[in-house]
Amino acid sequence: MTTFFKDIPQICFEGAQSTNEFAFRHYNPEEIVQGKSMKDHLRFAVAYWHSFAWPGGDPFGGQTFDRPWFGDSLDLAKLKADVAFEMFDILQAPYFCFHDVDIRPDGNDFAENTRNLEEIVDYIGEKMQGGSTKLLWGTANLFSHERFMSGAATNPDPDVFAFSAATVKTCMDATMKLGGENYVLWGGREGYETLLNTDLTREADNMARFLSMVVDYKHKKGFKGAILIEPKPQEPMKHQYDYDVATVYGFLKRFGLENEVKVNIEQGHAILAGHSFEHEIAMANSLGIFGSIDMNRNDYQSGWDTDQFPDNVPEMAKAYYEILRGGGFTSGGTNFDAKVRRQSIDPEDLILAHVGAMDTCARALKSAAALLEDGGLEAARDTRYAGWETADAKAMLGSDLESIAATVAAKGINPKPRSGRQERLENLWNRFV
Ligand code: XLS
Ligand code: NI
Ligand code: NI
Repeated sequence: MTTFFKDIPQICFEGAQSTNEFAFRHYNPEEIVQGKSMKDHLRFAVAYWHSFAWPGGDPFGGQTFDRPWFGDSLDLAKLKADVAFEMFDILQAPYFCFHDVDIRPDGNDFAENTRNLEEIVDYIGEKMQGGSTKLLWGTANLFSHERFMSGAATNPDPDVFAFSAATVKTCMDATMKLGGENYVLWGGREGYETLLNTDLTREADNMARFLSMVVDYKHKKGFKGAILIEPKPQEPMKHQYDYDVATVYGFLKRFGLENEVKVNIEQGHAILAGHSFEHEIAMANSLGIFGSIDMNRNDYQSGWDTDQFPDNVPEMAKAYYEILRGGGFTSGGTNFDAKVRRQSIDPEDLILAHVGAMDTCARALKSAAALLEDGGLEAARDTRYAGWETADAKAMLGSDLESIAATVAAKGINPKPRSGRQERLENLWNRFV
């Protein structure tokens, strides 16, 4: 045991009336909601990078966190893992997620990176054996190091493509070794700063080849998890290729990968793309590529990816409503890709941030489930589209413009406007959140 979290007890469910800060009020892991435990519905994951690797800097100032594991050595990486797993235990976190660079010290070359990664993966593997926290997904950080400044798969330099492909192979190996349930690709530097130096066609082709190689390797190794792309419209690049769910789907379809790759949708990225979170989830469900979520919000005034813990139950409820409507998570889950603010320097802050986030999501899930059980919203939607269930309407879809024109003239079809009932539905929604 380290002393980092000192006397913080394991967080347990105490119910909504509890005044204990270190307790869940709404997240009751074993409580059954719509035939499944909350734990199995929500599948919470802690993001290793924000809680254990991020030093608390911003564009105007550096490190604010004083963590005993900061530094670049295998011993410190192991101490970091010790503390991380202590936090997972305190929170009873079902899952965690990591990038290679979060868990291993940086090496001087690919070989040293790989050795470091393998040693830490073995160390983490042992820790996982003794606990109940599993790996939701692993990923490669192909954006922080200067070698990736002009992209990874889309880099003009084939050597960077090679280094990136080799790194992804090692990260997929690490993910498989730790029993990961998904593998994520967020193309942090896959995009451009200026079109003046960018060959769009070549970059898309290379990005698709890279992704195909990832898919081939998955199959070769018999990995059963999902390959997920995480869309984001801008930041760090001025323009990111994986702009949003619909753009990613277009890309997958263009290169024949739409049945192989799904999406990991982040709340904050959805907002940056000018969408709502629930829109992105509904779109992914509609296209058959919904995979997982990163449940971290942005500040609505700042216009960048502030990665804050969720605090808005009505908003999250809309997201979980769409997730439940789509049948819930399969291999995916709710990853808190979120960091405490740089003034939140105490170990307690890390714990309480997650406790609040898990409670917020639990409330949102319960609201969404109650609304779905009520059925009012779905019934109203069915009624709105009921005309399309008639034989005439179905036949029309199989006909052509000339026949339709003849029918409209013969029957004197003259449609009358009908209310969309938005406010009634909003009132119904508000009874449940
Ligand atoms: C950055 C992304 C990143 C991915 C994993 O904005 O959200 O954290 O989730 O690389
Ligand atoms: Ni993000
Ligand atoms: Ni993310």
